[in-house]
Amino acid sequence: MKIGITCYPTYGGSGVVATELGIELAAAGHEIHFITYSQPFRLTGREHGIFYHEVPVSNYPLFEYPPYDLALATRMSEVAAYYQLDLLHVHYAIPHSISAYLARQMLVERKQRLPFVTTLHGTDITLVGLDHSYLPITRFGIEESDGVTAISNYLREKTQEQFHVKNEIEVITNFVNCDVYSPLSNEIREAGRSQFAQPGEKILVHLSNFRPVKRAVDAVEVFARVNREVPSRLLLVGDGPDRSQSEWLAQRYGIQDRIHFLGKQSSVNELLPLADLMLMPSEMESFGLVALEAMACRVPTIATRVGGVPELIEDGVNGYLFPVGAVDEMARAAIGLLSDEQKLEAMRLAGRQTAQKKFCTTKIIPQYEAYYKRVLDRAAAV
Ligand code: GMT
Repeated sequence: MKIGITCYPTYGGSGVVATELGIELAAAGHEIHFITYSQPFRLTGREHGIFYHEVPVSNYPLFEYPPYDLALATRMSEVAAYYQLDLLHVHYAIPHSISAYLARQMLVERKQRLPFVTTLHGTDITLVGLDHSYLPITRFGIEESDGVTAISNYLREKTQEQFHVKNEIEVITNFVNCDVYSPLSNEIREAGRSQFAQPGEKILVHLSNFRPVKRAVDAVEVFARVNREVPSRLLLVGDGPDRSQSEWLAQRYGIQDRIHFLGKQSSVNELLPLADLMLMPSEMESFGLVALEAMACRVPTIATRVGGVPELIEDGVNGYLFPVGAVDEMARAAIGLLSDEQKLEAMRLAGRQTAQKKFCTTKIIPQYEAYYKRVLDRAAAV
């Protein structure tokens, strides 16, 4: 198949999923065309079977707000016509599904059919889509899609409940390549850990875009408590609005030397397996991709019981779940786990098994391929 993919190409889980999906589909023999405003950050630009088309947005002084969605629709229709795309797959409803709708309409005149699939990732429904000014157009974009998928059962139910959309929503969960995200040999792991921690110290990690919904500051709160009992370090990976508050809190607790602010990193698969524990104290996660990536690397997660997270983390088996903001309880669980090698090892193994059995690319990519086929068959029958 020839598939166009649009996503937010900078840092964020939906862009990661879209890019990894493109990479996996290309490896399976499909021709993939990314249509975005900059090259998705996990692409090198040299992958076989993957083409990148930049969306130029003109900055004419009259436009106080450059019309990106229109520029995107134009580029989508051009790429679809020039490269004879079979379908478009857009990640995140706003504004991508609307641009895809316009592109599809633009091609009618050329007698080219261009069905599009929208994948809902979370904040497009739970935050942005529920902002009243965006709700009607988000619902329109979803209802006009030729296929709609959601990354968890939670998100499907939330969308149906709050948007009352007419069309069916297929759940295709997020996934991880268990060969790329995998444990390291002892020798490599110890060498990597020595860059951040002294022998005998534990390593905790938090990875996010530091938006308020991720509660990165809670990760610092939890770490401050853990570090009092268990000599440890915290790797903070990513950047965003709450980074400075996290830095301020680290200073206030006097633990700034024990925290490594690593900023945005492209090869997180090399960092995650160095850790003993992941902290994901988010206010909301429709899935919680970073926890899955950590689990695949044999790193259990202490997370919040929100959104789709319980579909991934089984409390007490492959991680722990707590109410939002329960930093004392999270810290107690972390201390208990980091002080009990046997329990930690059991959770590490359980996490890797969950990733392999339920969320590996080998299981999920064929679900997308089958879904595309159904959408194409349906569109051809009209
Ligand atoms: O979490 C965000 O800040 C936004 C969003 C994104 O586009 O990165 O994340 C959502 O999509 C991820 C990938 O499918 C999910 O793993 C996240 O749980 C989801 N975030 C929320 O629902 C808050």
